[in-house]
Amino acid sequence: MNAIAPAPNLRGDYAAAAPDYTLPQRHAAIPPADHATWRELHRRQSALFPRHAARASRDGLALLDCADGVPDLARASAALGARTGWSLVAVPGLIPEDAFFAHLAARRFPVTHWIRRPEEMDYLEEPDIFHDFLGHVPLLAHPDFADFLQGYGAHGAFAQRHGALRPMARLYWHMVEFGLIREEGGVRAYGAGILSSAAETVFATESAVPRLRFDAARVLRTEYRIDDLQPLYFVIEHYRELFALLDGLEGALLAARDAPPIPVGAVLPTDTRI
Ligand code: HBI
Ligand code: FE
Repeated sequence: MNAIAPAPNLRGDYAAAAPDYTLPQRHAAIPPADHATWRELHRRQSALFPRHAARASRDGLALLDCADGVPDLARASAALGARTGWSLVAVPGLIPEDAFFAHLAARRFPVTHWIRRPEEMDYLEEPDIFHDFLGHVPLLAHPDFADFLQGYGAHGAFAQRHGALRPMARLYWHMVEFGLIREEGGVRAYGAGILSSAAETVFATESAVPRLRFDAARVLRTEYRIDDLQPLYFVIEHYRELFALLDGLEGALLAARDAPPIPVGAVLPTDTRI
């Protein structure tokens, strides 16, 4: 049991969770109103996918077939497992880094079990099941991204031991939450923070906001803000670029830990705009 939440003011029931912070989803007990909230959120976001979402996100969403209501994590795990070996576990919300990294390293993605209230359709501070599932889970069906995220989790203990959690969190933020990819038709979104927000899905892909060529060392030093649209985005060409950075990640984490941070939104002379 975890009597103490990782941070105050989180709404999940942390006392009901196991030591690894998982709890039963109890899908059959989800109230009809929550299913209605899901259907509305899914309807609005999936309408933006054909034009703005990366092909891997669109393919993954099709595989998950989840328009009808809050997804059953066991059913989604079966579909995902057959593709890439990932499974989903229910958690009360944000969990401590060590538990989060351990799940990723075991190819388990923690999904918050509750959904936002109707007055929070456009924005809430904590991740809910809509963000975690519709934003993150589709990409787990892509083999290269799936392998990257496991490897990322496997480096968590190193980052923690060496005081490099900031660069580790920046990598997750810029590339897992707010990453873009260049495809035939233009720049598309695959990041979960983008794809779970209608406003940011359009803003990140169509506005004049700086979109910069991905550079791992640069990303590891780049500060971010959590309370507004991002002031810049990084663009990959292929998910293999993320997998490839795992090779030198330990050295890169230490270098980024010891280098001055790059301020939020700064564009440098060495950056390449896409
Ligand atoms: N817990 N459920 C959940 N989801 C996250 O995205 C998450 C987390 N705990 C820690 C965490 N993210 C961050 O520290 C990342 O930077 C790794
Ligand atoms: Fe997220």
